[in-house]
Amino acid sequence: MVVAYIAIGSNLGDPAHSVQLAMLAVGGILQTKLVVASSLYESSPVDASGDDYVNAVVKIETNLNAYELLAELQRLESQAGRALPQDRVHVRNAPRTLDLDILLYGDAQMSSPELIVPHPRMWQRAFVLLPLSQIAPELVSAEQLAAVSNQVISRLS
Ligand code: A4P
Ligand code: MG
Repeated sequence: MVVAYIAIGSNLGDPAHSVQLAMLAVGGILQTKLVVASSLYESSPVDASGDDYVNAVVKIETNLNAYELLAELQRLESQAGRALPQDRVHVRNAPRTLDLDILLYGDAQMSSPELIVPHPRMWQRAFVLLPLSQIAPELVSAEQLAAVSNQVISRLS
């Protein structure tokens, strides 16, 4: 079993509901178990436009390899009404009903066109670091939290 952390984000439709459904759905992925979920957090779009986002992070244990896990997450994104990556008209950071990113996969370091782990932008983003530090405080330092403390974000639940 590998411990992995998944970032969940939504800013279309009913984002809080989408994020809660996604938490359950991630726990339902084959050979995967939901260990703990963060609270929901709301923030303005960072480097993007549209409505406010709701974000959360979940810790999972999985027997899938990182690429199998990514494929399952993309299947859930498409079930939530998002086109599969190969069918998307690619607008970077476009509004989305559901975005599922692998933040960490064990202590793996990988970089291919399909998958970069750890997620390259995670350390710049309060909407990732706050929920991650809530469920895994040992993974986020005070300095890293301080570096994103100028980003406005509120905890919903
Ligand atoms: N990909 C590479 N590495 C990974 C990974 N670790 N996890 C590839 C998941 N996917 C990964 O993703 C494009 C491609 O990234 C996929 O095909 C996959 O093979 P995407 O979700 O279609 O595209 P994107 O939106 O351009 O990229 P990404 O990485 O999801 O965007 P970001 O950088 O995460 O930013 N503001 C707030 N407040 N809250 C948010 O959640 N999210 C974004 C998206 C911007 N601003 C936001 C939020
Ligand atoms: Mg994504």
